[in-house]
Amino acid sequence: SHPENMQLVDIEGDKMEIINEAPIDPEPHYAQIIKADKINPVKIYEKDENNPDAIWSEKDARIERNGNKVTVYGIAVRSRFYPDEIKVNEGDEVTIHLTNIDLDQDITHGFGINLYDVNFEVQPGQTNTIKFKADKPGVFPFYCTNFCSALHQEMQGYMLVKPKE
Ligand SMILES: [Cu+2]
Repeated sequence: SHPENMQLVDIEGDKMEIINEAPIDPEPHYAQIIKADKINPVKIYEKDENNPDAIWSEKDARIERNGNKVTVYGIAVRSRFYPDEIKVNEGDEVTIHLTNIDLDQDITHGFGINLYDVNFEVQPGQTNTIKFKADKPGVFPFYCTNFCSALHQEMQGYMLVKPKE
């Protein structure tokens, strides 16, 4: 008693019926059911050693200033950011390079600063970069925006933007 418009997917000879297809809030990807023995996910990701802005130890986490340009070399590792306090001056150009040093599966970290419209992901072993102008003075929490572990919600810090005189 299949409806006429029923869709079948062929997975190595097994026909499976699509019973629902919809994005899952709040993440913009689709869910599918598939037999577990058909998939072979990456268990341990490789470090992207080619990115010159990557750092692999919290000892190398740092903030460099050159005039009004501030560059953050940061690490995301469950369940912390290094550094977890970023002090800048209003008007600074801020560049954040963030390396996710977790290499095991499903440990994607995010980095969000709500009032700066900043939100990006970093996959295991990758480094991502964001640039913005610190044009609003104040104290701005940043936090991991991807569920990464039981302590995900503790993964946070603060950006302090000192007002101009
Ligand atoms: Cu995280």
